[in-house]
Amino acid sequence: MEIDKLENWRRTHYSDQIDLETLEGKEIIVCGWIKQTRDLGGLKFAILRDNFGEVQITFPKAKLDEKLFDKANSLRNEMPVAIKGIVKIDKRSPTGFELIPTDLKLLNNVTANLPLDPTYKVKADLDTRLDNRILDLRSTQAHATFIIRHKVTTAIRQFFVNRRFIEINTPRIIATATEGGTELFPIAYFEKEAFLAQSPQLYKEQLTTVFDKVYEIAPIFRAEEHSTTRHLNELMMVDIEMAFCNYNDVMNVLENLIHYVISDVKNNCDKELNILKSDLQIPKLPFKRYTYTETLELLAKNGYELSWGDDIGTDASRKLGSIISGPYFITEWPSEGKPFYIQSRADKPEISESFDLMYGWIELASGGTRVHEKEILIQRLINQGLTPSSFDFHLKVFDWGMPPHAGWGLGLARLVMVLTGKQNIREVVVFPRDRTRLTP
Ligand code: AMO
Repeated sequence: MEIDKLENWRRTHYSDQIDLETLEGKEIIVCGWIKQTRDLGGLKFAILRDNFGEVQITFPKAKLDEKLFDKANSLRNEMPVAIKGIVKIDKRSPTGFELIPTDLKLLNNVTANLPLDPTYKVKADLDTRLDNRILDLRSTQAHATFIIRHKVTTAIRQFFVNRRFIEINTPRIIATATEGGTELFPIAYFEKEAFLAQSPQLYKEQLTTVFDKVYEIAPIFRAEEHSTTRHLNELMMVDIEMAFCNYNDVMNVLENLIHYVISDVKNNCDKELNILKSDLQIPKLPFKRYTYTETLELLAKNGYELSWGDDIGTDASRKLGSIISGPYFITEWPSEGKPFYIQSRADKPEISESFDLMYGWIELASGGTRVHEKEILIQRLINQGLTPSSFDFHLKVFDWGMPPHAGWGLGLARLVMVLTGKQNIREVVVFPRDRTRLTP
């Protein structure tokens, strides 16, 4: 097959911009990939897919130039093409119209046997889909998932901009751990020891002293060995930090954000939610808040015993998810087990001013009030077996006007998981990185 040059051909319309009232009988150019073809002898059909939908292309032998009709024989699934044609209303077409070509450019070849069928008519397991991710992403279902993910990040940014937060970008190459030393990826950084960032924690706290309210949406890296349906080794984290407030204030921000994002997706992603057969419900505000102690009591009432101080592990979380649906907070976790930067309650030091946001059984976010007094922070570092001098660059800022502050981190992929109803986090990350997957 001869490959055509694009030359001066440019798309005039995306598939969802073809307004039949103004365009019927007019010539337009559409560009995209062939989703499928059908040959009825004297009549050939092709479905062209672009980012916003599909166009049916109809080739009637009787009405077309012979060369053009024959050229349609070379169309293959997933071939990139540009088609010039006349818009014709036709109720039999799934979109209510068809394009009768006047010219066609075949812009590249496609291998005869694709490793994956993006129409999912031939089913593939998740590993095969991820191995051939670019083809997989062209499926209606995966595509819809990532349009929702795009909407989620856009809505998150809008929410923060509306509330006068400042967007920050903190380093991805760091010198010290914040979330526990075992989860760090070491990297070669000239003659120094360095790691990939596991959280913007220290930097976002410092930046409250300048910008008051900050947020960041950025990748973080965690060298967690386990392989689960909700953990990855590289993930996008949404982080905030706010000056002059405590954990209750940032929980309010978080529940309002989740409400805003879900409403936005519900109101603007009808098509995608339908494709994913999601019956997403807008949650009621405020979200339920259970203290850690109340959560243990709730679990005990339902036959799941934990001792005070125990972590609420996967099994217990699943139990909780069977009792409580949608989003809710678990607050005031035991201080022990919380990172050094989390503040304890003044009246009950064994309890921390912290919270997790849950959605069913899945933890979406965690946060709390921070320690803002230097001496207490140094003591916390020592108690956790960390070396305060490694944190000098951070601790010195506490002498320069560190306000009381609080914040949280939200796993973006986990949020998208619950919004799209996907059961595996790999489904909602374009190129996931897990214990065994480093390509594509
Ligand atoms: P934490 O470590 O709890 O808190 O992380 C916050 C949220 O990030 C998500 N998350 C993950 N998602 C997928 N794979 C992983 N390996 C993974 N690890 C974490 C979860 C989790 O709730 N600095 C604090 C936040 C803060 O206090 O501001 C922190 O990183 O949804």
